Amino acid sequence: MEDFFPFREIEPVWRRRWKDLFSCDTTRDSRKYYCLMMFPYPSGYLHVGHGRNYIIGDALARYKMMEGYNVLAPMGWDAFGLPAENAAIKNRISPAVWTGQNIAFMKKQFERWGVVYDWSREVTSCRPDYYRWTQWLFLKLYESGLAYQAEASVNWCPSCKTVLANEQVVGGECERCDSAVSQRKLRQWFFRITSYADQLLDDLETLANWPERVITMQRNWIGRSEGVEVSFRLEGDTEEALNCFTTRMDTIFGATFIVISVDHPLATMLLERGGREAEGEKFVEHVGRMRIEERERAEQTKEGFFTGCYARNPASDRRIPVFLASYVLMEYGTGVVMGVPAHDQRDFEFVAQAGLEIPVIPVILPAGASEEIMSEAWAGDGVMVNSGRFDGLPNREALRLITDHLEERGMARRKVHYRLKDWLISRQRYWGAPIPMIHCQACGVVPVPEERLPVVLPEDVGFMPRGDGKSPLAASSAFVDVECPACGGPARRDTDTMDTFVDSSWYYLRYLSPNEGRRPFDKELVDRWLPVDQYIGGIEHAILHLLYSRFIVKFLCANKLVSFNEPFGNLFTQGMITRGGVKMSKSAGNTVDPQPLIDTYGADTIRIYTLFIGPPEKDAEWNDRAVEGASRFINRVWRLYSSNQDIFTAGGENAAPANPASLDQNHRTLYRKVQQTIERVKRDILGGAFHFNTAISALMELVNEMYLFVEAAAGFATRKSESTGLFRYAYENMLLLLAPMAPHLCEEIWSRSGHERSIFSRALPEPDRAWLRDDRFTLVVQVNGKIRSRIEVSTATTCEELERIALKDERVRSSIAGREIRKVIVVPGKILNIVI
Ligand code: ANZ
Ligand code: ZN
Repeated sequence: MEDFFPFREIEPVWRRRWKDLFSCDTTRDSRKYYCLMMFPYPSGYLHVGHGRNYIIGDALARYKMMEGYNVLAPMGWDAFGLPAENAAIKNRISPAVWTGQNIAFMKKQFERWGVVYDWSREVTSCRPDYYRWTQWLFLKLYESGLAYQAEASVNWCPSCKTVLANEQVVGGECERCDSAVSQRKLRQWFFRITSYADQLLDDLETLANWPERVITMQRNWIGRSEGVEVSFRLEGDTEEALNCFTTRMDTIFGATFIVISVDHPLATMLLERGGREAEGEKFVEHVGRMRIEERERAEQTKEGFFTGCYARNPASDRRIPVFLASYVLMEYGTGVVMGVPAHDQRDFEFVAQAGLEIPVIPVILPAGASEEIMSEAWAGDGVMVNSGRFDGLPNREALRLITDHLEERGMARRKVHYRLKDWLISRQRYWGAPIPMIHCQACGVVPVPEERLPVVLPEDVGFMPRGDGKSPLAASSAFVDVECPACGGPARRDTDTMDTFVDSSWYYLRYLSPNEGRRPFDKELVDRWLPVDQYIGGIEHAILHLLYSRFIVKFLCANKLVSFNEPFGNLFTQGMITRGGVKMSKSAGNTVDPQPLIDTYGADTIRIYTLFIGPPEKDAEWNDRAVEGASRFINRVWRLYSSNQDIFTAGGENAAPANPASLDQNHRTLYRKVQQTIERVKRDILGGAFHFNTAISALMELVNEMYLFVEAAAGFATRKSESTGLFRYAYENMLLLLAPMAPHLCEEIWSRSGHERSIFSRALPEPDRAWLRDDRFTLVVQVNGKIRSRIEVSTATTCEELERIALKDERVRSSIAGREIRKVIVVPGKILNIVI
């Protein structure tokens, strides 16, 4: 008899044998289940926090297999991106080599966790056989008018002379040299995701099985806003007007100034005309140095600068000053805002901070209020005042009428704006998919013909920043200088590469036919297998990755390249693993390496601990020492088998007792516990919530019950076949339920007890429904409506018996204290109330 599960010998054996466990025949005509884990960036090493995601996914795939589904569980690598390039600069190793080494190492890590995938479908986004089709996608978008070039700002480090990604800007400074980062304009490629804004928003309604908070984040990101563009004529001999976007036309009589963005095309002209260009330019520069996020943040001081110009409020006809301000963004609305200090808190603070002589005119009074000095803006509803003939109306009605009124005069126009911007996909970086476009003097921009893809990344370039803001690709003349595909004349390749979010926007389609050489994916297969049945990943991808993937699928669908309209049917976002209360990450320096733990306790223990750590959608704190609890459970399961081995080797299948009702109390209790555990484990995990933690608790209870059973049967001393039969039945059902979570242990015991085929080829058990209800319940005993006692009783107890039991109870007797009982009321299965 072995006391401890000999995982060191056993786990590697199963890992080898499971190589083909998830090999999926996608053409097989059976119930499909596409179980997709977000593919990782091959940074080189996975810590136990990453493990949570993959262990959840692996366990789920195994359960689904045992439910009889044809499971597709592929894995790949989001392999382009900045870290490989930084490593290249630092260690003088090619990004391709570095990435390849990391992939090899991480694959081993998956294996050591007992996490199995269908590796025959491995997809690696940095390989030409994959990015060829990323480039194809670019061309399709271009053909449809959805890829275009425009000027846009990038972060620029003046001392490194290079473009910086957002994550390389820390507190407004270059991560590498701490110089202040500024903004610079470059001509860049965009995808017109905004033309799908309404669809992306409306179809959120169809995603019933997505977490509510992800839906909300997407909705806010798209930020559909119905309002009005209203024009304020500029004063002086000019026809020009400032066009404001507002959602609050009801407040227009209170608009006492205008603020425009420093990036607005009219900003310079206004400063000139106001005679304030010298000082104004300094202000514009100052705001240019602030990062966009900084400017958006509400608590930031609202800095402004008077242009010297005035405009006219079209409703009140008041003459109002025009300012430049940091808080108005060119990227939203029209980049011009009418300032209503009485009703917009930002405007209120702007006026207060600048100490400006700008009147604060309330135009909406909350019900019952009288006009008085305001200490803050009133953003709520009320009755109109100071608004000419609209006075006295409810503000919402006034909003409509004022809009109609100004619209008729051609000074306003109803308009929908979105917070969502087009997707900037150009990167001035080496390690990405080259943009398949050519610039010709004569023909302009010419796409690379589809049959000449892939445009392969050149290898004869350095990775150091070039100092001119161009991508390192510009250094390779063999790459850059080409013939124009249209006229044959000399031309130059585009040297930018694509945002890695383009790579990850379609990888889940490639898994269906990863080796396809002539097309990006097999339409028939993706139509059969998509939408993904379960997508699992981190909340950090709640917005961009999911939105971009949805956009690409909608685009493919609109062009009849696929027949489904959303990529992911169900989404599960697991909580983070923290240590010291901080998200586990390399940069926080609080990672835990799974390997020493696996060496000490075995992979099953680490899996059980990870799944038991808490509700999987919530963050959870890692605790190395608590891993021992999981280890004890694994060994308890093992000992229950190893000390009763002969029961399992006696031959014969685990059969359910023919007539459980005829068994004695002890046997009935165990039989019932088995049914309840089957029901609980399946509901907790497969009911949609993935509550592995409570399922494990249920299995722990069942194991405890089985120890009690063995004890009561005196270690099966008499070897009554009734007891040994029921024990084996209970144990093997427990094993089936536990197997996806602790696969090595369960597969080993399963095989040792005479089963030839893998435990994962077996169906999960079904509960005997008649036995799900507890045969005991807690009777609450009240005296005159006050709870006096709680008593455990059998469900079979009659009302008269219940009364007798209750009246014998010490606490009940003392609270009756000999007084006369007038009535006893019984609510069956719940309460007994004694009226005295
Ligand atoms: C006047 C007003 C009065 C406004 C009031 C609000 C409250 P949502 O709902 O998010 O679309 N705004 C418009 N463009 C802006 C820009 N580029 N930068 C900063 N703020 C901008 O917000 C629309 C409101 O945000 C608009 O309505 C405008 O201020 C401001 F009591 O106009 B409002
Ligand atoms: Zn040409």
